[in-house]
Parts: sequence; structure tokens; C-alpha cells
Amino acid sequence: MKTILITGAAGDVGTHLRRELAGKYRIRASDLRSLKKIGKETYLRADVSKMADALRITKGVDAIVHLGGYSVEGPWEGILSANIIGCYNLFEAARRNGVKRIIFPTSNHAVGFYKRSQTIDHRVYIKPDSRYGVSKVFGEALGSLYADKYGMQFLMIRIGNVNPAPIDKRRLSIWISPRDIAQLVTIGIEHPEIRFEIVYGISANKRAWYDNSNALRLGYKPQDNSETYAAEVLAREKPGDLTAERYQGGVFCVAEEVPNPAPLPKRKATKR
Ligand code: 15L
Repeated sequence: MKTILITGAAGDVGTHLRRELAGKYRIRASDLRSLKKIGKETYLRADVSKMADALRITKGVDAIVHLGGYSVEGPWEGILSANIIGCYNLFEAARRNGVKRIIFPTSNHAVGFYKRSQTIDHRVYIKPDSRYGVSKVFGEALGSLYADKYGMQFLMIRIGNVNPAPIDKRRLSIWISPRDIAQLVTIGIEHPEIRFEIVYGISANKRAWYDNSNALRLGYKPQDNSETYAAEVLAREKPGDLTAERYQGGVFCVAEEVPNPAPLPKRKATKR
């Protein structure tokens, strides 16, 4: 059985994945926050903005799902340390420890400034909608470098929104169910020919803004479609900001901060 490290394991996506993948892989769950263990997984507390922690948690695993980081738009300092420095440390620690396979959940916000009237595929030029989106583009670029220069293997999943059900009109286009994201992550762990691939993390949504043919090519067979929930979601939808409604990234295109669904624990201020 393969050993898989999941960073940011206490967050929403991490918790769905740990539940979906328990029993299939030996899971090493890591986070800054404490978590309630699922099944036989092991837990390591770590702050990947520290290289020593990144080196410690990546030792001896077969693949890494690097979810750890700041998951929404917010102050630059937080994004810099968690998503830029943290991502660099994690990929570099994996390289030094000989771990070749990384699944990097990037985000729809790497391309959030495409209009909702457009259908985009994995080859479009980046159009981040936030500092957070830029940090995801950094992860994609770093993965590309580590694939070409060091022969590592990356599946970049531009995740829409993982939830048991879509929560609003925008998410009808970008929703992915927990079992579908688990299927994509499994492809990332198992597919023999991955070098550097970008796919979209969405279910088989009728209203999708993405041409996800690269995921289908790799064998993805999504089981769910947000349309099942559309009538119910649209009935409770309230009109929003017009600019936000024009672009795929929604409120990330206009807000300086988006509420963090799973805030990190407060740390002591450090002197500079
Ligand atoms: C993301 O990238 C975030 O991590 C998640 O919290 C949601 O905000 C999601 O995008 C979204 O666009 O719904």
C-alpha cells in the first residue's frame, strides 16, 4: 500500500480526501492545526513555511497531496509565507527526499479573470484574479520547473469548489463532489505517464466553464453533475456585484479579502 502525505489535512478539502482515500492508501496527515484522525492515518504537526518541517514530513512517502496553505484572498504576508515560501519548501523537500510524485491542488482563481461567457481549457494563458490566484500560479510554475529540471511528476488540479453540494450559482459551474476530487487525486497518484499535467477539478457539470478534456484523457470519469441541485440553488440566489458576476472568479475579482473558511491559528508576532 502506498504512503501518501496530505498537507493542510485539517481543512475542508483535506478532510474530504482523507475520508475518501482511507483504506486505499496509508495516509500521513499533516497540518499546523490539530485534527481528528480518520481510520489508521498518522498525524504530524508541521509548518511548511519552515524547511526543517517540510523535510521531516516528506521523508519516506510515495506521493504528496500539497493542500497546505492560505486558501482564499487575504493579506500578502500570509499568502507569501504559506503559499509561496511553503510551496517552495515542500517541493524542494520532496526533491531532496527523493519523492517524485506531487498532486498540487491549484485553483480556479489562477484563471479567474476569464469571462463567464468563455470556455477555457488547460492551455489558456493564466489570468489570476487575486494575490491568492497569483500564489497558485507560482505553484504551477514551480512544478513545471521541478518536472523539467529534476524529472519530478506533477498533477496540477485547478480546483473549482469542493463541497457535498454546490452552494451558489457560480459554484454550479465549478463544483466538484468529494468522490470526484478523490478520483482525480487517485489518477494523480497512480497514472504511469504523468510528467506535468494541468486539469480542472470539477464534476461533470452541465454549466462548466472549462473544457476538461485533459482530465478525461487521463481517465477521469466524473460521477456527479451540479445540475441535480440547480433549481434549488438558483431559487435562493441573490444578485451580486456586477463585475464579480462577469468573471469566473466571482468575488475574488473585486475583494481585497475573502472570508477564510478555515483560518490558521494565530501566531505570535515576530520582530523584523
Ligand atoms: C478556492 O480556491 C478556495 O480555496 C475555496 O475556499 C473557494 O473559495 C473556491 O476557490 C471557490 O472559488 O469557490
